[in-house]
Amino acid sequence: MKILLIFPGRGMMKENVLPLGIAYIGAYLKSRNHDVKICDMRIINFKDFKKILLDYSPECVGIHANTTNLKVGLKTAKFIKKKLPDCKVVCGGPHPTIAPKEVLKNKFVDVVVVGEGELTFLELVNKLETNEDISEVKGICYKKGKERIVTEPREYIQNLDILPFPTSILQLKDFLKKGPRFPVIPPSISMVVSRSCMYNCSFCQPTLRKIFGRKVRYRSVKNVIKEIKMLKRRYDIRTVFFFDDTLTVNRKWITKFCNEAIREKLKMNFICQSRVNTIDEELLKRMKRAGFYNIIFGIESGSMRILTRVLRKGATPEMNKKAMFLCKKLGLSVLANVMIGNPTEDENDIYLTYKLIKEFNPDLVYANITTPLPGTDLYDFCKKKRLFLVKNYNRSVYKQKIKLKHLNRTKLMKWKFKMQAFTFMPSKLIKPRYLKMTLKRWFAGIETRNFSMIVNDLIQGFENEGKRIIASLTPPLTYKRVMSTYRYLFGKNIGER
Ligand code: B12
Ligand code: SF4
Repeated sequence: MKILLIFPGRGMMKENVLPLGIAYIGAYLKSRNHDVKICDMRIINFKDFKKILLDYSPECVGIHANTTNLKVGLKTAKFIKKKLPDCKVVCGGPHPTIAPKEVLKNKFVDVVVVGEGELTFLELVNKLETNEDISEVKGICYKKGKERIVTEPREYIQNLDILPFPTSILQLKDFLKKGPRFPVIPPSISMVVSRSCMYNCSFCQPTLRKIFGRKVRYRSVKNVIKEIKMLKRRYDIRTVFFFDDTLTVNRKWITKFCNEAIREKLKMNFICQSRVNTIDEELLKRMKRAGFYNIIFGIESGSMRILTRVLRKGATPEMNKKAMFLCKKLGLSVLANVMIGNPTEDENDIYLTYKLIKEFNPDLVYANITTPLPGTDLYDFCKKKRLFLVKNYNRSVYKQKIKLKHLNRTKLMKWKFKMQAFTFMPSKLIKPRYLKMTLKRWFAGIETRNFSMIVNDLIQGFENEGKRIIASLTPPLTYKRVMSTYRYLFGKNIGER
């Protein structure tokens, strides 16, 4: 069958993050003799998309959707049905998984795939190809008259090594042209080699469990190293950015991976997302030897109350501090993700987060305004308490989404700029490790003729510097006063146990 897999967007993506969900599915379907094309609308314009669609004329289209790009995905579905009325439109991904019936309400969508897509989509297209009844296919939601029926759940793939490499189906050159975000050293590639997460953060779960189940599954180390070697050979890839939720959660796997990378002399740069409670000095040393140079932690908040009771992070501010200092000691760069504007949060809570960040001064901080997403426990909490300000999630995810007694958008933005350095900040170049990392990136940029990446770094860097200076001109004197009075009266900070 002729299948077109689409990642919806508006051709505006500046960085090279691969559409791995549809790539895994596409590579699997191709290996089962289907004719597959991938179209990432984040990197092409609509005119080119129209041409691909009409020239290829697929019999089935698969559209990826998360909550924020669902609207543009459905618009794409409408366009496809207008041009190719007989083409079957299937939707899958995080949002269709948490709200299959809602997505299927759209008259331009024929079927929704719930959860992990490879096995389900293969069975579905096989049936669609021969016009067979699809009601027996596990893991879908389909229309029967006016009814929408969800079939029984699909079992998860136990051995992920059966899947072909997702990068084998993508036109990687189109992605490599894009400059990766700071501090990635180009050419770089994004990978996701595990599925699911065993933690229970309120702003994330149960979405992930609904997509990939409870048990965390990994591709084998051998299989991952083989793909990396292929990418290095064919595209001279220098950085692998692991977007796995917590690459370090399985200590046995990550230790084996590092040992193999060292033994094979891969000489690759690695970046990964981690959790503060899954690392220690021994592991970090091994990771550094293997090539890891930047670790991303979800620090989220410096307030014990917000971190444990509201966000259910399963870590404490003390653990955050310890992990960041350990990285600093070992010469590893840290990117700290921080959430502000959480339900029930006040300025004292944010001040604690700011204090934590200021004390450690990580190389990079992304401060995001909390956006409770449908399908998460935090969303249900906000809905129950009637805290929502907006209904529309297609608007910027950076704006305030929930009502807060003591905080408004201006205050949140001020704290955001105070805490964050999106990319490169010129004033940080006085730190030797930061300077080394930046120069390594820029030299690689010059070598690969990626000059626009360097120019972008500079423009954004000065812009961020400006925002930071403006925010710092209005110091949080009031909060400081409140904090010190509280500390004087109770002998501890507000929010601390
Ligand atoms: C890497 C990543 C990013 C990257 C790149 C995203 C990308 N896909 O290109 C970046 C950093 C850019 C990013 C941004 C955002 N992300 Co993100 N991201 C991830 C992460 C960590 C991995 C994604 C991935 O590649 N997974 C591996 C593949 C194999 O999984 P998958 O994409 O889900 O695909 C499988 C199934 O969903 C299904 N499937 C997927 N598509 C399709 C299509 C069809 C037709 C079918 C049949 C099946 C199907 O089958 C696939 C294979 O089994 C996930 C968490 C996670 N572990 O998945 C969050 C996640 C997808 N992101 C999320 C969010 C919220 C965002 C942002 C909105 C964050 C923000 N505040 O800005 C933005 C949205 C940007 C956008 N317009 O898409 C949420 C989505 C939740 C939701 N309700 O939609 C997730 C699930 C994290 C979470 N736990 O909350 N993200
Ligand atoms: S550790 Fe990360 S991926 Fe896991 S539940 Fe928490 S936020 Fe989600």
